[in-house]
Amino acid sequence: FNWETIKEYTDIKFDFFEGIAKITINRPEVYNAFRPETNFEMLDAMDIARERADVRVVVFTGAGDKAFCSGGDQNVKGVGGYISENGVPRLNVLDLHKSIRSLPKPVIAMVNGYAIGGGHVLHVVCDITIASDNAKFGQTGPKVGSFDAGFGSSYLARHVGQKKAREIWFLCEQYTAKEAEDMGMVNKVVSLDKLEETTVDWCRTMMKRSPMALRMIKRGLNAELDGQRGLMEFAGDATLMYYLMEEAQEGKNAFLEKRDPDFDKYPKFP
Ligand code: 2NE
Repeated sequence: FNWETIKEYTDIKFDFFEGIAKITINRPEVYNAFRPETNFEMLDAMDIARERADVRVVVFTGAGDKAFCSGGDQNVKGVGGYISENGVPRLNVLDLHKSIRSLPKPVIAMVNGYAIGGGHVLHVVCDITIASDNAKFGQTGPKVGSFDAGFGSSYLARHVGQKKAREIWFLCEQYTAKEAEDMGMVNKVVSLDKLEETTVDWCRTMMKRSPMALRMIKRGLNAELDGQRGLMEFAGDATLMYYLMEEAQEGKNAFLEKRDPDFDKYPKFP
């Protein structure tokens, strides 16, 4: 595939091909563990993906054939969080999770190796996971002094059920791609050499579907778990659709023309 660079970064690669924006964590020497700067870069890329109308789907992956992402970089873990270059401790990967949930476009995890710790949470938060058969999945938090009781637990439980989610977190074992698929947290497993091709195929199929329909389905599925914030995003898109209707234009036009609005002329549906 002829990927073109969208923007140059230090810790990630950000490429575009036929409507697909691909974010690759590019720190293979630490199995694509993230530091605060990695998350700042991914957040910036997500903003670009949101704004660019020609981006229809976002794919996350890791550089090399060993790891998708091994979670927070233990070399920079300090007191209060992962220490950024200015000395401030952070857990800014949570901002990335929010941005993935919020993006009104499908987000695919293309898991090419270990998805461990915060790397496991990253695939959990994505809308779809396609994995290579060498991929390994698991949480390590309670082994290494961390946990994610947010999407990394609650959304995981929606995928695999409460008992399995507790097993994954309480035992910190690793699971094969096939086991992860059987549990319901992976959509498809393919050989590593077919991973990108399969992911692009899935993206192409999604890009043939109605973007607004996919957007509303994502909002609805999120809202079920995300409480008031999920409802707010669902409602925001309902407002967007209302603004596309003549009825909403009539309200604004009447105000600007200093007259009463005439809403009677619009259809009333049962
Ligand atoms: C991923 C795993 C299982 C791979 O094991 P193995 O034996 O195949 O490789 P190895 O030798 O452990 O790792 C290869 C190189 O990558 C570094 C290692 O230190 C090693 O470097 P060298 O010794 O060759 O120099 N590496 C791997 N993961 C790293 C990491 N996360 N930070 C820094 N360096 C890392 C095995 O490597 C593993 O278990 N890794 C640690 C996974 C982990 O515990 N991640 C953090 C969990 S907490 C978290 O991510 C988190 C959260 O729980 C909540 C919110 C936000 C984040």
